[in-house]
Amino acid sequence: MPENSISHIDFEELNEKALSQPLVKHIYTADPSAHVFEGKIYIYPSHDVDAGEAFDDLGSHFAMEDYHVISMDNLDSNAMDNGVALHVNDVSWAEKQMWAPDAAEKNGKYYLFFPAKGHDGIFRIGVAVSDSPVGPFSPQPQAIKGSFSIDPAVFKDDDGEYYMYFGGLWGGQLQRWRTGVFNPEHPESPFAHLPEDEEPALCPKIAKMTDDLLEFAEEPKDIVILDENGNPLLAGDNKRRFFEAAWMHKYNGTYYFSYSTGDTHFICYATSSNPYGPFTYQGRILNPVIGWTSHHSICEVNGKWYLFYHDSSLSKGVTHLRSIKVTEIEYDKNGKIKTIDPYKD
Ligand code: FUB
Repeated sequence: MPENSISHIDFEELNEKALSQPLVKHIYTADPSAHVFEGKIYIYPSHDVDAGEAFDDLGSHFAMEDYHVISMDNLDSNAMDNGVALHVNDVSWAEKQMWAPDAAEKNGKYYLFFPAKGHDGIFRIGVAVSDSPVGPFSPQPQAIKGSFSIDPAVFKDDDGEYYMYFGGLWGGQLQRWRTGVFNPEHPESPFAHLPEDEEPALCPKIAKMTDDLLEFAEEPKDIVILDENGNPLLAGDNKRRFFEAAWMHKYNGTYYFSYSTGDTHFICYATSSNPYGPFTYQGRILNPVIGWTSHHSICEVNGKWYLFYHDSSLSKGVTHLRSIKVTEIEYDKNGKIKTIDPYKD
């Protein structure tokens, strides 16, 4: 993940053109997973810090240590920081890099799902439980059995089943699990183990959760994204293929799987009539933001739909110091989402 900061941009001018402003400015926050629980908005972001790590394409400079939950009574009210909800020092299996989390509610309990790198250098996904949506959360002693890679997004379907979507390329290590086991070779290379350009792209994963939401109820399966001709997107199609930042929402009975294209910086989406897919690519939701990463969630609040996203405008382009934002999304009569430009012309 390349640049540290961007020197050629007038950030005052850019901030005037920005579609929306950071929801909080006293800390840096990213990867916002938004939910409405008991009528209130809760946002589960990464908590960005500058830990002094060198920049590399594995994302080592994203060296986050804890999570804070942000809450809002409604979208016009102030966003409140509820303090530390979970710290890496309290997670026995995790060493570092508390990346993009998500949360779910079931029977009055709240579950925080989070990726972190273990002491063996392998990313896995953990779960921590609380009686409150803002924590503090108590982590399980081990990561979820059979979990790997990053960016969990947990979706509750209308029938009460919960599914986790996850995965991320390069530093997120998805490519190192291609054979079903972790490939320890070339640990410093984000590109080793990737498919060739003309091969099918690597797929994000789905697993149904157990009733207690603490484990996978099944082996993770591929989420296949098809092009307009019914063929799987290819690895070389990097303006459309999945990279990281999985999210699922349901609109008018259709499943919308959205994600970041990573090195081309778009948030795109694909639709299906089944939570397992296959999904068909539909288009872009968000054009590139300031900063290398793009990561979002989509949430219905009082009958309107919103995109929660982040950019690095507050830090003047420092790619690992990001700020969460929100803007409304629009569907056309066919259910297509209108592409959003994060900065007005
Ligand atoms: O915040 C760390 C990583 O950057 C996330 O896990 C990715 O989705 C990207 O936003």
